[in-house]
Amino acid sequence: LYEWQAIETGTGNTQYSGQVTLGTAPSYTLTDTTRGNHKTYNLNHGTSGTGTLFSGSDDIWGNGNPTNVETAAADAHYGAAETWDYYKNVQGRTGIRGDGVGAYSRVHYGNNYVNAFWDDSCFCMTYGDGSGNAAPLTSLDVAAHEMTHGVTSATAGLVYSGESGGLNEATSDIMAAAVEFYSNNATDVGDYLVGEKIDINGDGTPLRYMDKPSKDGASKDAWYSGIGGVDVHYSSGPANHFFYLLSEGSGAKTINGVSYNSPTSDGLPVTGIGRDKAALIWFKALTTKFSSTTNYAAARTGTLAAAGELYGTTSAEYKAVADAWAGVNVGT
Ligand code: ASN
Ligand code: ZN
Repeated sequence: LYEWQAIETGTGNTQYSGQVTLGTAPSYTLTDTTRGNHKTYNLNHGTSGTGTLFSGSDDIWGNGNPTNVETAAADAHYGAAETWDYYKNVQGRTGIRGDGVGAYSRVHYGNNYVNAFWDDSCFCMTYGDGSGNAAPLTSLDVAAHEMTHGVTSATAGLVYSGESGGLNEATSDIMAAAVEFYSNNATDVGDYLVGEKIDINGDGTPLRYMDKPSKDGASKDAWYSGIGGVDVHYSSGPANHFFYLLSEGSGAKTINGVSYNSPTSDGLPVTGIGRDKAALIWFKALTTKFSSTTNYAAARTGTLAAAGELYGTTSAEYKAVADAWAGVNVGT
């Protein structure tokens, strides 16, 4: 009639998020029975299949060090749980497809693999171990970024090239920031940086900056004709910047110890409405206004429509959406 599984909570000693509670199943496996049975598998440097489900005789996972094979698993399992909780509790969406079914995670993909990815065909996310197999790409924001690719695929279906591709990438960065703030983890605090924990550049700098995307040396701060021709991880810049401006406003600000300075392309100020409202607007636009071919102009109309439905077309929130898009050279 049904599959019965007792609920356990284990202890994860992660590399990036400190000591956390993990959803596990008895005797013991990384199976999160309260979150769609999301499971975490060990690829053990392989690149296909599922490898083996993490299991162990105690319910303690990892030791905080990447040389322990369970550590990356603890991070990935935690990231999946926080992302699940965010979508369920904040956005009212249970699971990536909204059907209550959990995806699964695979860690230790290949050797020295410096990336992570979502794959629709397996309904799973996969994490490499990073350079020297020492910096797995399993931080909370990376997990939320990859899982959000699944959400985008199941909703708007933004095509992964041109302007829609930039919006697809930005959606993953935006929701990753929202998840990171939501989870309120003392070790990996909320920020508008992407991948700040995984040290992908080897010098402590993050992969991307949302307040001023061009700080990474490649991302675009504002829309221009022809932006559809650049890599989607750089054409995401104007939408990431829009989200920062809408949330926090223009100018200088320090949040959780990180200093930001967000100029607008038109030189006009933007008054922020807070990240919670900004994320509700983006998610509503993603799931009810955007389509596979949405470009920047259509993202502006879609987020304005979402803000109008949530807060009214004469609201400060609606005006802030228009001002934030103007601040990244979309609309007037
Ligand atoms: N980590 C990359 C991303 O999620 C993988 C890719 O190129 N799609 O954007
Ligand atoms: Zn991505």
